Amino acid sequence: MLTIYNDRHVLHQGKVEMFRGELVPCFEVPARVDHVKLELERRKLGALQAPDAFDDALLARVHAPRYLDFIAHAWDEWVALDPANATRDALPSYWPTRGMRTDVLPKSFPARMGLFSFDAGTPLMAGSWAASRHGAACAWTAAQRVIGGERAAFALTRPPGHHAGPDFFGGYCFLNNAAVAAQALRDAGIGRVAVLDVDYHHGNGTQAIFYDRDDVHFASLHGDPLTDYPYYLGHADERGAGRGEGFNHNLPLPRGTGFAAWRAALKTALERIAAVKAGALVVSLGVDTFEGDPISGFRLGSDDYLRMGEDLARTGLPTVFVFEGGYAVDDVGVNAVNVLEGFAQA
Ligand code: 6XA
Ligand code: ZN
Repeated sequence: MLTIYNDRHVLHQGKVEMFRGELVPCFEVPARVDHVKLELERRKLGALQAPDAFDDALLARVHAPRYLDFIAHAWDEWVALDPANATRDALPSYWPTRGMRTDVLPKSFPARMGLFSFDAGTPLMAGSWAASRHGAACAWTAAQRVIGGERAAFALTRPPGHHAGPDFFGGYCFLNNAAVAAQALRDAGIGRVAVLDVDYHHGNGTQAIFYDRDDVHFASLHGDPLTDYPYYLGHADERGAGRGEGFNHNLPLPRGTGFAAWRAALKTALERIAAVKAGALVVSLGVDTFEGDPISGFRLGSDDYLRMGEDLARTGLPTVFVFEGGYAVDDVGVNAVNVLEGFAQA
């Protein structure tokens, strides 16, 4: 499968994240993408390409200007606070809660860090912006290839994107790559685009970006937010708002879910995608549904990802795959590439 590869992903390399009350080494490591790349090369599954020239104005199609302005310069501000910060990742530690103001932009950098985020698990460092921006360019380019007639293309990038909302980062994500791809497909004239999120975690950022729109249908299979991150979004009764009513489809599943039940939920999601007459598909491809994933709770086996790819191919839709989560580093290459191979062979 044609793969648009972010060779700048290594510029984003977090040291620590807040996890269960401790600063622990990051789960979201460069080796994840390296393993996927090696597996694609080992199976000779298509050429790797660099992204096309990318205009940052395209980011403002899905993100708020004041957020983009903040995130593009956040590292410089962090170091300006204290030159010793140059050796430390930036993490937020204050957030506005209910009843507090988010319309006034604080001068304080730590205060803005909290205003534009929702967790302390997403370290920002010198290369985070460059890596994220190049990743968004990969997703956009993958969409351009599909617009140009490819049946499918894969954006191989990190940091991931599906937790990044219109004006917030979190869940290891800064820019919403899947949303950039979906918007690009819309901008090319496809009447309605479906985003299907198969990552273990609910794609709260993607949902937030498209919640009141009927031209992008969002569907997500994920660990139930009653027990799983991102906790505060992803319930089945979130169906969209205004014109978007009926174009948001959440399928939360209990911890311990295996492939048979997962696949039944996929069938339900795909039937709805067919019913809304989507003309193209963007798949947020996280493989943290794997039984060996260290931070997730489903029980998919490696072969199940081949079946997943076959099921996705049967939609018949032009498809952009965007890499998201998956932290069983030694297995992430086989699992992700199994989806692509299952798709390509179906
Ligand atoms: C909390 C867990 C973040 C999950 C990130 C992820 N630190 N999202 O894999 O898909
Ligand atoms: Zn995930």
